[in-house]
Amino acid sequence: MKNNVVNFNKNGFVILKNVINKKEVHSLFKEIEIIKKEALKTKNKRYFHLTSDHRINTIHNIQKFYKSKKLLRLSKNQKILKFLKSVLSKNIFVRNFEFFLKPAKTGMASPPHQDNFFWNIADSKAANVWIALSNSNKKNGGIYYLKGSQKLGMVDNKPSQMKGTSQKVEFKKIRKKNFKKIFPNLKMGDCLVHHCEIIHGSYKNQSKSDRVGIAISYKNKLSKINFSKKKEYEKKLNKFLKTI
Ligand SMILES: O=C(O)CCC(=O)C(=O)O
Repeated sequence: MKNNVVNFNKNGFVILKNVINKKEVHSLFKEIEIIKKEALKTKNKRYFHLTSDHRINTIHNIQKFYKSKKLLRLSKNQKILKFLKSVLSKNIFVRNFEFFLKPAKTGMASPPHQDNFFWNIADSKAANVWIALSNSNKKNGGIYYLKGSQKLGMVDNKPSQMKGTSQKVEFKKIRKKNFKKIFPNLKMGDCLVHHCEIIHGSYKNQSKSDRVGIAISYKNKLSKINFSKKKEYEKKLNKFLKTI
């Protein structure tokens, strides 16, 4: 635990092993099927994006259109909460649920980005937890991190024109800084916890199996939202959504 806290503060991310078991994974896959149908019913581009072969690539802001008891239970996982309390605050708030379903062969990439560009948490006391329901690694386009890049704070972001992650960081500007790119190797049931300002992304899933994860984002309950920045981002998002 102590090592994980040190590594999170230094590198911006950690892997927590075996946070859920096979039975829970199986039950969450069933929940995903229900939520996929609910997302499609909304017909709202804010909530889901499709691959070129019309499979669901990502689902966003799930709590806004479906109240899932299973996701709520997952967000209270003791191993995850204990860790978050040691790196964020004793007072933790669940802010969002998302699915990254990245289908075999056509799962889309997420360009390098900082989550806090979308979340706008004023004191940056927030983290994303990506729970693996399948293995996730370099071979199936798994998440990569620029190790330690959260220490830069927020950098310039620009429109990415990519579904699911509408903004990306200006890679040219940060390349000089020589951050090491790390591809964590996750087994089903493990999770990643990353700082809301670490630069990260993922590649296309060109493998034969789906790469599936549930992302739950948390913040310090007392942290304020920067509403003027949020408004700016919303404007950019709406402009992009009109083009797809
Ligand atoms: O799983 C992916 O492809 C990207 C996930 C991601 O960017 C995130 O959870 O913040």
